[in-house]
Amino acid sequence: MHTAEKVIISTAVTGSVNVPSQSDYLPLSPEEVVRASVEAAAAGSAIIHLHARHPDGRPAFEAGMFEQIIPPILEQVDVVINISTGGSSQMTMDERLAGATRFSPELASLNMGSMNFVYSGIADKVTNWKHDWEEPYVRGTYSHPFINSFDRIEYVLRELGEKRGTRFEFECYDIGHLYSLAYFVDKGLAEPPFMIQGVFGILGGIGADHANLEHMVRIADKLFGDDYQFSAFAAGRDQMQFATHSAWLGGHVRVGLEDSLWIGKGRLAESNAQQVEKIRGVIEDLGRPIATPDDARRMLGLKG
Ligand code: KMH
Ligand code: ZN
Repeated sequence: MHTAEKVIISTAVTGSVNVPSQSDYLPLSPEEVVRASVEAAAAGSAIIHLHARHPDGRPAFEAGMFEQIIPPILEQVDVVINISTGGSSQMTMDERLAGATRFSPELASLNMGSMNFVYSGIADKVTNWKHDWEEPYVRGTYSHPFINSFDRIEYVLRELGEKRGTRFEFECYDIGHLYSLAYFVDKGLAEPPFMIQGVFGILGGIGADHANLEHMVRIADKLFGDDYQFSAFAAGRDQMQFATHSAWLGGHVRVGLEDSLWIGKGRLAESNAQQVEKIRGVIEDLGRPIATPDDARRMLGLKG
């Protein structure tokens, strides 16, 4: 991996895995997601990774929900919109693609393998659920594997990449996912510069051990040489350490309440922007400049 000239901060503002009972600060309604995104961008995040939720927090897939989110963000700030195609493990593929096919964003997530997908310990730790849907939903993640078969990956590459010019945040939850990406590169369906997002600490994927991050970079170097941009995050308490490790190695970072609800030990983050400000300070202390949205577009070959 060559050291990126500037560090791209991505912010995953809400996701679909954390639930309202865990934190009052998790953005839920479209208005809250818009506010969180605008604040994160103003704090220095070049990319906003988006999921939608209904106002009570249930994961939403309807394109109409994204219509309440994306235009209001772009009216207020210049930022790269990255729409999730992971959605939630309990959505169909058509549901997972509804927002991205409607908006043809500059960037979309693409999950590079099928797996069990659990944020460890959530169901055991929360005892007073705010909404009836939450506990069965969280339990459901134990019994719904997150299916990203090769035909699904290829479908997303063709529907969004070939037809719409969207490029991808390739989410790699294990070393094997790098080899799956290499397969699609060989097929001519993915072109450099790739944004590889190393994901650590999901129960079902590779653990949040720093040796795993180093190994992922080593294998990505072998497979892709200088053709990729590396970013990483860890779920939960290891979020800031892994972002720091990635930036220190020359890569990019992802933060946000989708990945961790915390700002420090025992302290809930009060906003996404708070996490952006924290990692921004670390990156600047490492002596590395922060990428603007246009820097990110150039480094990742986005359509703009
Ligand atoms: N929640 C993250 C661990 C997606 O949206 O495509 C994974 C994610 C998946 O961001
Ligand atoms: Zn996501």
